[in-house]
Amino acid sequence: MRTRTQVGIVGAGPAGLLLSHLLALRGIDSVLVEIRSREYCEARQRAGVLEDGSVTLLREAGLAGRLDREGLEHGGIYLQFDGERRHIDFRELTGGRTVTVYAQTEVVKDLIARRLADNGAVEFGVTGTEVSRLDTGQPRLSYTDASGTRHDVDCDVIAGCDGFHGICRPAIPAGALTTWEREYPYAWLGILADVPPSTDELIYAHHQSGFALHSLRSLSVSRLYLQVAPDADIAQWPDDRIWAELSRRFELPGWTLQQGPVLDKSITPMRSFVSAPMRYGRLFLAGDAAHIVPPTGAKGLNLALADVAVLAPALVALLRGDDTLAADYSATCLSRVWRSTHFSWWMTTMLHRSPGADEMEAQLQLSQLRYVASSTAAATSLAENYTGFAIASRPSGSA
Ligand code: RFL
Ligand code: PHB
Repeated sequence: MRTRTQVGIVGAGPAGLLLSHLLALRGIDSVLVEIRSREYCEARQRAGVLEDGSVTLLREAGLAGRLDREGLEHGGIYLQFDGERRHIDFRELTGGRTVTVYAQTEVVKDLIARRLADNGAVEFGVTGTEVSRLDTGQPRLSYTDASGTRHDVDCDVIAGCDGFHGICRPAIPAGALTTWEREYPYAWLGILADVPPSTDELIYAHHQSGFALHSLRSLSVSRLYLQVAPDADIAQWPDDRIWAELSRRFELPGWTLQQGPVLDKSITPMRSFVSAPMRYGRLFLAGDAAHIVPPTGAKGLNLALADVAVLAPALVALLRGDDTLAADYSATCLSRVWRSTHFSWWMTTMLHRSPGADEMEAQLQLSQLRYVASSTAAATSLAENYTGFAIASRPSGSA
């Protein structure tokens, strides 16, 4: 079946869904296709922390009803090392900036509900997604819908919001992209547990056995992560072993980690990846399709939202015949992407134990942690990066 739309969007993650909504607010129609089911997208356990700017963006887009009711505002984090837990006070260090704990599952549920309520074209469970004719003025998005009908959609523009393993980035001729990549020699084992958090703020713990993170999803559900080997087998991590290891890494006199039923368990590899430019002809990449950060800085979801906040107005102008903002899109986003890539790498390497690392590395990490916890300048740098910078800053360089 041959149809047409203004913007074809691949992927119903936070980037694709928010882009289709922001375009709809500006009167631009889109067709969004997603390989997974709606239920799968809504249940996929991932990020939990929204920057100040992400909350403002969702609020301004009319999407923050539940976020404002249920999101948990946090004014800092704890860094645990040397047998102590030190508070980094974001509000004090940044003149009042905070982050909000609101799970990616909830952001995605809110976005899907809104797109469907607004009669947006969102197709779940598609197969055989292809993008073609990218360097013409009329790129094509092709897919087979859940009932088996093949569609060829002629578009003015295609947005590749299909994550790191999607098909859009590989559709760009290899010579047109430069990529940078770093794999880390460890992974995160994450659990969702039906137990109230044992802490009032997130705890990032440096431990000789490896990193651990105590986060949360609500006042009754906790989210915890443990550094494990990159090839760790989840079958080797029964719940009691996970709790014992978490308790050891967070151990502090007079404090107990509350345990409860494990609702979800998974292992995530850690990678930094950037590809540039984020545009090829009439194809624009956004979110994890163009860049990946290790989760230690809580940046991936925020970068995905920031990309499409820049992309939406650029596409509106492009569709009116003005390419100026679209020409700036990649450089504008990459300036933020590289800042977050550096911050995530810095947090990751400061807090994790590399296999085979010697005592020198541990001492260097501890020295850095002591500096961050005791110097206002160093703590301010962490706080302003963690809470995030204003969205859509002008590019400071070109990439
Ligand atoms: P997504 O969410 O991966 O969505 C891409 C969508 O594209 C679909 N897709 C296709 N659809 C059609 N045809 C095809 N051929 C397709 N191929 C793929 C996929 O099914 C999917 O639905 O990318 P997006 O929208 O760019 O969003 C990025 C974020 O999901 C990601 O950066 C964050 O989850 C990263 N992240 C975190 N980010 C934060 O900002 N704060 C955090 O606290 C945080 N914690 C995390 C994280 C990621 C984690 N994992 C599991 C990687 C914690 C973890 C453990
Ligand atoms: C989470 O709550 O899932 C989370 C929080 C902070 C991070 C990463 C993940 O740095």
